[in-house]
Amino acid sequence: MTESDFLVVNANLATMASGADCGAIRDGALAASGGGVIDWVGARRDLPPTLRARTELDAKGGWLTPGLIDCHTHLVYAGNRAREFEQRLHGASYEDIAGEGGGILATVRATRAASEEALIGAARPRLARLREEGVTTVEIKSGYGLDLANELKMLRAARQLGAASGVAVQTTLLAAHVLPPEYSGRASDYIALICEQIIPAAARERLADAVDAFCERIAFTPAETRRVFAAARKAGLPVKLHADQLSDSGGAALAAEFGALSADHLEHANDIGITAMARAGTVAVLLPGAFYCLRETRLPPIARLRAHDIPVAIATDCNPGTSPVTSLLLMLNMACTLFRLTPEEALAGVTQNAARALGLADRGRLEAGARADLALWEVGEPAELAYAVGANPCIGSVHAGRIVHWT
Ligand code: DI6
Ligand code: FE
Repeated sequence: MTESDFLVVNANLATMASGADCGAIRDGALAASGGGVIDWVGARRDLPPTLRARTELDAKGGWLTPGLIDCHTHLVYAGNRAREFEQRLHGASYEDIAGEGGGILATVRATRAASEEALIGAARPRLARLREEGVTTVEIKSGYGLDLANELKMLRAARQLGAASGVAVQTTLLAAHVLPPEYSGRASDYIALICEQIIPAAARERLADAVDAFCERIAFTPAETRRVFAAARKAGLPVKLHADQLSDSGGAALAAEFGALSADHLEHANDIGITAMARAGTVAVLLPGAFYCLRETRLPPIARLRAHDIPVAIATDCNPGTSPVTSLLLMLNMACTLFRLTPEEALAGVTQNAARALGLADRGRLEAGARADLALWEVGEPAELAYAVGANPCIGSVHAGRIVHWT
């Protein structure tokens, strides 16, 4: 006899584990052990008679999906940039504002001035909003500290949020976000600081799970990004890249060259880059919130990503400048409405492909052996998750086998 901790019954399952139709199993069942791992998934009629569970959870005919994964956020920061929002409405561009010392640097000033506790306090409600929508794993980047102490402070705040919240947090070091003012005209020296001090310290203290960079006209060149990636490789950390968001900098190809887990944004990515991503197995992370907030008109190359079978993930990019977004469900809708993804592609983008963008092989699918990260939805079809705007049909969530809430 197998004794599981709980057995979910009366559920339809969107397992995301097989090709078509979200891997759907109607009238399914799922058993999980206290170790936080799924023991059994299938149709209820196939349940092994020997399987016993301590608790039975009634899903009330709802749909069970893997816990959602937000694989690209800048959720830890202080202050806000509502004033810049107004300036942009009056015609200023994101790049104009950055050129005047606002933009990312405005958030750097506020974040440097905040204590670790203050950063945690500011980020907690954002994380709670995501959790209420069935999110069980969130990636959080640094990048508003831009010196050793403040980058590590941000990463510590992110780690602490994970420990306290019922959401798994993956941290990414983004010291190469923008040039800090004290290094003005000395980009090479700042890159040396990142490579020789910040990356090694973050790796030594196990504060970073990956390294990211902003390769863009207003940030760092491909050559500078390459130095950062080489240092990450030396420290044993995987890389990701903010690539080709505002212009074609060859970011997609650069990410692929370093075997990046993901290349993110990609509106301006070129064909060479896309082919290279396919060869390297690099996930394309699309960020419709930033596209929307910046009123971008150039779409990411969806057809070419599909043609090359490149896995596509969707994320909030939660940040105070270009995507003050704390709803991953809204991103599903925007990915479909703005980028014309199918609802199924969008759901794969916040489950199995988002897991892959973080290098996490243990989640993003409902299958035996995977982490018991689950979300339960009061919907008639999985497509409703992408269809509705502003609704939150999440009626249950389980994180690593522990019930966060249930109907
Ligand atoms: N790309 C983004 O979307 C954010 N950072 C980046 O490299 C924007 C960050 C901000 O404006 O604060
Ligand atoms: Fe970003």
